[in-house]
Amino acid sequence: MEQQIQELRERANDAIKNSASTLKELDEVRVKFLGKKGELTALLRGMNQLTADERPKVGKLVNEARAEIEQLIAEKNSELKAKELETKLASEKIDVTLPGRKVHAGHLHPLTLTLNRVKEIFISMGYTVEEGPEVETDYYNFEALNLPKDHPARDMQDSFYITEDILLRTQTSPVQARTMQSHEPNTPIRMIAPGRVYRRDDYDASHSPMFTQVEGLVIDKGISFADLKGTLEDFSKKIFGEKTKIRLRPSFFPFTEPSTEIDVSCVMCHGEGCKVCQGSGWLEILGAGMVHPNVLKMSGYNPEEVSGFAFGMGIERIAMLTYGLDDMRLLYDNDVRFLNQF
Ligand code: 2U9
Repeated sequence: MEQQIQELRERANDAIKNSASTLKELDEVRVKFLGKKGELTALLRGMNQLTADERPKVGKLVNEARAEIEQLIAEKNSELKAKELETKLASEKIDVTLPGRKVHAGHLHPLTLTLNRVKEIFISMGYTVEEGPEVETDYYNFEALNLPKDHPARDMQDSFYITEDILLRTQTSPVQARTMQSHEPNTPIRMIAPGRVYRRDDYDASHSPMFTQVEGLVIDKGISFADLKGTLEDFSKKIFGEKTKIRLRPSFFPFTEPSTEIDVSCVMCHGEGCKVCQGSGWLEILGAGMVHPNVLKMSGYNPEEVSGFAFGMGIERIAMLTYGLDDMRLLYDNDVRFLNQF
């Protein structure tokens, strides 16, 4: 028995020192020797075969062996724990000298930036911003705007029809007609209608089948052509710079009478004449006019009581002029090398 205990002590010693290289293995050693079904417990059980005077002696040896093995396991346990911590720390080491990861912040599209500037200018003058559907009825897109049935703008060649009566709007004017009809007749209106419009057109450097418009409408008692001119001169100076001059030329639109085209002094050469203005010193940017009496009547307003002016502009053209772009397609291609420049 004494020999057995001694042999067990040696084997336990060897297992702890040499074969347990992880905490898990060490625990397996503990179970093997000290566990309920372990070798030392088995020895204790065998003690009932000993004589009464042998028992205390052997009992003492077993207890010493247990104490020794427990002590060795505890020592090895802290040694392995320290080693594991070391490995963990080494594997989690971070290189604080590495450059940081760059956060790529997005930004608004140049067309949206331009549209926002136009909106801000009119909002600062007390205008409301109204929106409406891009899929419109023939009535709102043409009829309510004094475009008679045989008007060339209604041609299948010029518009995208969905049915005979429904089409993609060719201008944002239907929003004005809808706004007038939603108001008490003859109540004042001061609004802009920004949004996408669709026309059958070739896609080249200066044409697109879809583009962005801002149209405006002001109706009140006593609104005159002077109000139209003053407002659009003020707008032109705010968007292109205080030195900007405007020039009015007679024109024709079915929904306004009289009608005018408004040119601004060239944003590049300030009137000297250059490539952008093709030597003329002027750029055509706005169409406008006094709202046609038929258009007022059609949406419930009385041309004897109130008058108004309206205007329209293409936002792509304004974006191209403010950012010096020579090809409109740049605004639609979504090439990040281009977009990153804004
Ligand atoms: C109502 C009454 C009148 C809107 C107007 C223009 C003149 C105009 C063009 C500019 C360049 C369109 O983007 S463009 O191709 N627009 O010249 N638009 S007056 O007149 C209205 C609209 C609605 C009820």
